[in-house]
Amino acid sequence: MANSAKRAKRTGTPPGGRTAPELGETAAERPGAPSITTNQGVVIADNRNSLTAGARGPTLLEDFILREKITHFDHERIPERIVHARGSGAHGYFRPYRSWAALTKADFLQDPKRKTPVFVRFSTVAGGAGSNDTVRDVRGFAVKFYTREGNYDLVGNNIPVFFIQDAMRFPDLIHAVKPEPDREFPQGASAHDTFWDFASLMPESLHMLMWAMSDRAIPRSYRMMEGFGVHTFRFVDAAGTARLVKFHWRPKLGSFSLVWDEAVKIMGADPDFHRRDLWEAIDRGDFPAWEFSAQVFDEETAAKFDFDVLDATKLVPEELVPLTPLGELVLDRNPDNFFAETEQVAFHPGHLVPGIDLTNDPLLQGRLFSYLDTQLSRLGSPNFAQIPVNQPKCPFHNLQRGGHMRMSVERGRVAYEPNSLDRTAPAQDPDRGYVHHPEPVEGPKLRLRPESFADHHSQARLFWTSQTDIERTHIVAAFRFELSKVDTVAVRERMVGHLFDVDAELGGRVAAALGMAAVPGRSPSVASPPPSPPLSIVAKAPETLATRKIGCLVADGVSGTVVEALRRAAARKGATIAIVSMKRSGFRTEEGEIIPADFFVQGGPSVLFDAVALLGGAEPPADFLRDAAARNFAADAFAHLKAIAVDAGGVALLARAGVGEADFDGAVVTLPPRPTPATLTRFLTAAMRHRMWEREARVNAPV
Ligand code: HDE
Repeated sequence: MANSAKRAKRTGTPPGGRTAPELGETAAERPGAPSITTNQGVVIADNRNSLTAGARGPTLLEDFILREKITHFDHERIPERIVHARGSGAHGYFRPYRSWAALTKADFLQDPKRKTPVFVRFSTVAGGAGSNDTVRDVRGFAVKFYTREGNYDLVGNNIPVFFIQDAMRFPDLIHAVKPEPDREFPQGASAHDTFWDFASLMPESLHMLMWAMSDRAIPRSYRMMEGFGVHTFRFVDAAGTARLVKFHWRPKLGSFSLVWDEAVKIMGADPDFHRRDLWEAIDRGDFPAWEFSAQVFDEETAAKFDFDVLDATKLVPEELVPLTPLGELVLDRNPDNFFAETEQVAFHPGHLVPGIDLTNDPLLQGRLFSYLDTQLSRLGSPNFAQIPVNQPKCPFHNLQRGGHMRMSVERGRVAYEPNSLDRTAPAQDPDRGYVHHPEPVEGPKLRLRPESFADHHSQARLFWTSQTDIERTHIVAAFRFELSKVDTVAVRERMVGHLFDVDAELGGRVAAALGMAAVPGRSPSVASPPPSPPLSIVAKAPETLATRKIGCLVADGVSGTVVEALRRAAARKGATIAIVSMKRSGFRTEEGEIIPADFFVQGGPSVLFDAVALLGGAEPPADFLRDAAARNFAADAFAHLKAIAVDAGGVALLARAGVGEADFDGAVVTLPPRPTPATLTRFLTAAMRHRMWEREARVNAPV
């Protein structure tokens, strides 16, 4: 048979038919692969051509295969989350360090030998599902524990406080930060008039704004950020004793952030930077881990604080209540399917298990309504709990029936309780069931903010005074950037006025940075609490290269031995190197070998790496020194305060990028043609510091 006739037979087109030669095999040619079928299980012979009357004729309505395929495609999308639309998830487990029976009866906190499966979703808040990962924003940190007593969701953020105190204000807050409704921009950005207009009219947001303008809002990686339950919850033990509790997640890798200019450039270089980072780390077996801790205290202790623990704009300083490390969370498996798992997972602060209870925090109380409600429009049915990622992994049965897309098939006549007809039907269980903490409640019905929620400045100031100079400068620079995007002068001024109320130095520096002629001369009347060092991430940053990436920009003619030595030395510190070359295929070593590249220079700018090596060889080729992408690679690495290893060609490239040898500091390490272990160690030790903060004052104008 001629080739075209063979193909025609395979695909169902007439010999000499209209299809171009097709690639791809049939099921018969792929042993073990299943035949493709319709949703009804009918095997499809031709998945490429619709059914037509004649080779060039109209498509037939009777083509049930085409119609099924296209109809399903037309309905592939579901509404994205109103907030936290962009996210990434992973599976893993939680294991307590020991039994915490003295604090809570929660089953998953009883036995250090037992792992509880979890699904975790990290997210940004403001942007749509297709927005950038490295925007300045709060990050969601939502954990679903599939415990033996039902699902427990801890739906937190990477910042321990929130913008508002009462759920009533949430729709306004979100409408203010989302793209402005007449123009639908900016996407995933708080730097615009409506957000700052709202914020400047809401002094209760000041504490959270301090965090949001800090480097916490531009994390280096989801794997390197803290998480918080935000609200005050309750632990209840088997005797019924309740204690107040604040939850914390601390990353085992330490907390690290990007620098702002880098975050901005990553948005172009790799909009999926955080998603890819999480996926790749889990894929290569670098399982991210966090320590789960709690601040546990009683009502009497809480009554002595000079803030209200029901106010979600306040944190409990660790100096008042230290952290008790409870156990560890490890993420060790990527989802099999993003939509089925990460998109369809439904978190809810009201998914509680015995031993964990709520408080009257008015923000939390509003959330208890919202999360169930939102799933009805997002997932389309009250049966969302039957989607595999949402299903408990313990037995569950009740008398709820029907609804769109019901998956379970309940048997029998009885779907009510009490009943006398079916002794096997589910029945209530006062011995094992969830019992709410019997908190006494009384009072008149009113819409009134408690007096104890009134101080909006002390903890904003606590955050400011607890930061290192480096972090304070970044906060000022962030306010400058954000407010510089606000066109309405009165909004800028109102906001800067509030910053004066937080701290005169902060207000003065932001006013000066914005070039405000008349600065509101207010001075803060708030007390100055003693600094709380754990609030700074620079102060507590560990020196490590674990799981980090070093980008090696390499020209043709560089010695392969040098690259290999660097690779081995980096691996000993737990880091990997990526080869960035002038050609995607790789570079030709001095020894004549081709070493494959991971990136073409334009696709692998230095913003994607934690440290870099610039290797041009003894006589760097002209295109290496001329290329704008190569020069930007070098200039950005220096400006973003990274450790840089250079050979002679690297020194020449830095010079072309405007960084002369006089600018070199301890973190620019010159490698001799045959680098000794000591020189490589010097470079890697500098890289372990994450950023060369001393360099910052030399590359950025003061703020
Ligand atoms: Fe949320 N929030 N939120 N939120 N939130 C949602 O629920 C809401 C708040 C948080 O990865 C929505 O399923 C209200 C605080 C995370 O799927 C929605 C209020 C904190 C996620 C909703 C808050 C959060 C959400 C959107 C004020 C930190 C993503 C889709 C009363 C403690 C979960 C959805 C995921 C998602 C409402 C405030 C964290 C609309 C009304 C405070 C991490 O129900």
